[in-house]
Amino acid sequence: MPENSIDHIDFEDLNKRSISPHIITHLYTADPSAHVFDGKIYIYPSHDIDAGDAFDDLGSHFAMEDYHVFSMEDIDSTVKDHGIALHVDNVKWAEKQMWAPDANEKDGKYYLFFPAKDYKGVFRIGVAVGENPEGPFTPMDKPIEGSFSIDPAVYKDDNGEYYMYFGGIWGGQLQRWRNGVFNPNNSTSPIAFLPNDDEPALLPFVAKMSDDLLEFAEKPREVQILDEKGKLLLAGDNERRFFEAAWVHKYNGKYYFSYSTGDTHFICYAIGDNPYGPFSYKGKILNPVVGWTSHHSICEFKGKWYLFYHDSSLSKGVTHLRSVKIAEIQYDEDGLIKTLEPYNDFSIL
Ligand code: FUB
Repeated sequence: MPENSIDHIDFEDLNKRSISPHIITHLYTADPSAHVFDGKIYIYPSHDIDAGDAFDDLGSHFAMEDYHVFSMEDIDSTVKDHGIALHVDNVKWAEKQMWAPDANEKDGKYYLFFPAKDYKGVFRIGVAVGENPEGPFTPMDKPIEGSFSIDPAVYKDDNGEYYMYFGGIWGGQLQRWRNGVFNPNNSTSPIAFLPNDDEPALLPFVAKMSDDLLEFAEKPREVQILDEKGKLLLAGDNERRFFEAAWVHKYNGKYYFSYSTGDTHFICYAIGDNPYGPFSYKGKILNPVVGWTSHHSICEFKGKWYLFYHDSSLSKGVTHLRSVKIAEIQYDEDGLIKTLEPYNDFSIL
């Protein structure tokens, strides 16, 4: 996971060119999952810290320990920090690395979904329950049965069914589950166990949630992402294939599956007709930001659509110290999303 070259960047100038300001500056925050609850925007991000762990290709430097929840009365109002909503010390099964979370509401209760490494070093996905959108959340004693990898995103469909999308390659360990069981080989290469470039890329997973949102209601299935010929994207198609950061939203009756391409730093999307897919690749939503990771959510508020994302410009390019931003997205008459360039007159490509 080489860091993007940042030596040439004048960060004061870059921040002036950014299409959106940092909305949270007293903490480092990343991977923002945004939802509207009770007419307010709630943001569930990762809380980035510098725990001193060395940078490596498996993301050991992303050593987050807790989650804060943030809310906004309006899209341009100040952001309220509601404080610690869940800490790893209170999660019996989790040892470390509280990575990108999501949340959702059902019947007046709020559910925080989060990945973390268990005491065997395996990423699992847990659930914590609260009475309010801002938490605090009480975690279940065990992770979701049959869960693995990272970056849960829980989408509520119009018929009241909830689906969890998840998965991430490299540090997210998806490639270690190719046979349905965890491959404990101690290789530290991020590309060990991945398909060859001319083979189909690894796919994210989706599972319908149980009525109480605490378990999967079915065995997770792969989410197919197809090219213009209806073929699965290939592992060597690094600018389009899935890496991590799954998100689903619905626009004009179609399901939009968006995700990060990781090592090529794009946020891309594909469109399908039902929550399970298949999804046909359509294009890029966000070009690369400063920092290695790119991770987002998409949320409608007062009739406009917004991309919640992050970059590392507040920390002057430190990969694991990121900050959340918001930008409006636009659809054309065919429902295609216009690609956002994160900085005016400046590209890190
Ligand atoms: O924040 C830690 C990890 O970095 C997330 O889980 C990934 O999506 C990437 O943003």
